[in-house]
Amino acid sequence: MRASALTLWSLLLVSACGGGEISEAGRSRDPQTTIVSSSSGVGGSQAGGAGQGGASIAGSSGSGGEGHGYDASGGWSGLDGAGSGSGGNGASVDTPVTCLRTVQVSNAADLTQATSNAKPGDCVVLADGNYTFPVIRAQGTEASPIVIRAANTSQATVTTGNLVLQGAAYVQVQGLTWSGSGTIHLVDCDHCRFSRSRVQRNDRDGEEWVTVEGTSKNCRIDHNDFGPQSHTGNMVQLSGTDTQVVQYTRIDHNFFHDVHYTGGNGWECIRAGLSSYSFSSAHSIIEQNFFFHAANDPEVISIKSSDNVVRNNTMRASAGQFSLRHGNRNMMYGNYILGDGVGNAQGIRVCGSDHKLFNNYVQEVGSPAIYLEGGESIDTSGQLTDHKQVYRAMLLFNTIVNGEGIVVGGSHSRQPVDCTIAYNVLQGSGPLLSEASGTQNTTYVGNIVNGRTSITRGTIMVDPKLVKTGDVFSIGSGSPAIDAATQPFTFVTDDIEGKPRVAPDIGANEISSAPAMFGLLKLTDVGPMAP
Ligand SMILES: [Ca+2]
Ligand SMILES: [Ca+2]
Repeated sequence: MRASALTLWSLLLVSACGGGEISEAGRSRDPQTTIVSSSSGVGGSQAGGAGQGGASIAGSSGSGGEGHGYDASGGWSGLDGAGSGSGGNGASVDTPVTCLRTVQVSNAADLTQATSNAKPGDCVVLADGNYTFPVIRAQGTEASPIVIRAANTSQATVTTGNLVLQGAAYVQVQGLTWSGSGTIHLVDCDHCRFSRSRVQRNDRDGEEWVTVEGTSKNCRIDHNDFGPQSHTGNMVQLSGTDTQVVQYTRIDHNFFHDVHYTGGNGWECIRAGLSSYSFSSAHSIIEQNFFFHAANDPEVISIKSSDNVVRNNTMRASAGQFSLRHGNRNMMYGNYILGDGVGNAQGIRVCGSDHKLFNNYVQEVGSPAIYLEGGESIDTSGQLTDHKQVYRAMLLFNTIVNGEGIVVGGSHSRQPVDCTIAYNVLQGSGPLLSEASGTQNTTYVGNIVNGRTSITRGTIMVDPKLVKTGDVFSIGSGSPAIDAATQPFTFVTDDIEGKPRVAPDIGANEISSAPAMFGLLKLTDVGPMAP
């Protein structure tokens, strides 16, 4: 088992160093058919699943060359695609873009001319080679976007200069390999997209790698490979203008990896906002991204705005956390966080009001799996950079194994108020449920606790009879969790795999014959070469 896993990983490393376009057996790689629109449908196909060999995904892994071969003895069946069996990746259904006109370019001068003359429906195709980009102000339409793409994914390279889309609309840039120290900016954009690129940025000068800024709306950052990182600078930063954060951004199917934290702040893989945008509604969706070896500061995802959704992401082997640092009314559901034996692996941290966290799976982290942090002030007092007091957080249907559980309060003096902690499965050395002195009116309902706890009200002290499939545990037949969640929470309509909740089971999984729409992400599910 150990030997075969190591062999697979070695294959990944060798292929990644090769770097070229990989032809996947049975799947067309005709460039024309890989142009996809920015439709944001969620759910849908059952792409992914078991069976693709490790070598077929080399294009999405940029981590090999710097020697991060992971000792696979920890059980990496979920990574290499060989058999976690946890279902599809819920890939969105992208409809092909029809090119009304195709313009072939092979150098920077041609590219400048093609983009300045671009009309809706133009596809500007970059021959293999090196490019510098002009500022792009092109205007496509919803029906006829403008696509600027590498003829062969990853074979159009950028070693100098920035990529700036300024006031552009319906413009897609895809398929680049970015190795220079320049940065990428979507400024005042409408429906712009940066996609299927390998961003192996020379980050010695710091700065954010990709920024969505100004009045941008409906932009998408997807199917990219970000990493490695060795200096400060957030990989994806959502900014804004005045007091309004950018809105309706979708960040999906990216592979963030190999963050080598050395100190200080500003190393986030995704920072969605700033403290000054705390109360600004972003309506961003961060979904189906895979974070791997992302040692961070400690936020791997840092939400600093309101009304966002963080769902169906996977983080593994990362000394970092998903953090609702600033803002209110954020939702975090269907995420997998596995420590994989890495020291300082962390879970989820929460500040602010009215967040809903459900159907998350946290395994083997060295800090609280979910931490409702004490606050320094409330929304109408103190500084925007404060930790805002937690009000009315709802932690529901999460499964937490092999570590600490849910911690309510601590670190600062204003403890959480009116929170609900219901129908979670918690198993491990614990403490599995604990609460700081001064916490007010926490409601505990139907939590299955198998281990040490300092809270006993609203708990069912039984063995949930978890079984391990691939790398994760879920309830097995005969579990007391089955059909045991009797109090309705109407916004929890499905489970971590997208299976419908029928007579809801306690914890992240519903036992069901329905097909899995989501699961623990694998390398094959993300990055430039993913479906
Ligand atoms: Ca940080
Ligand atoms: Ca049920």
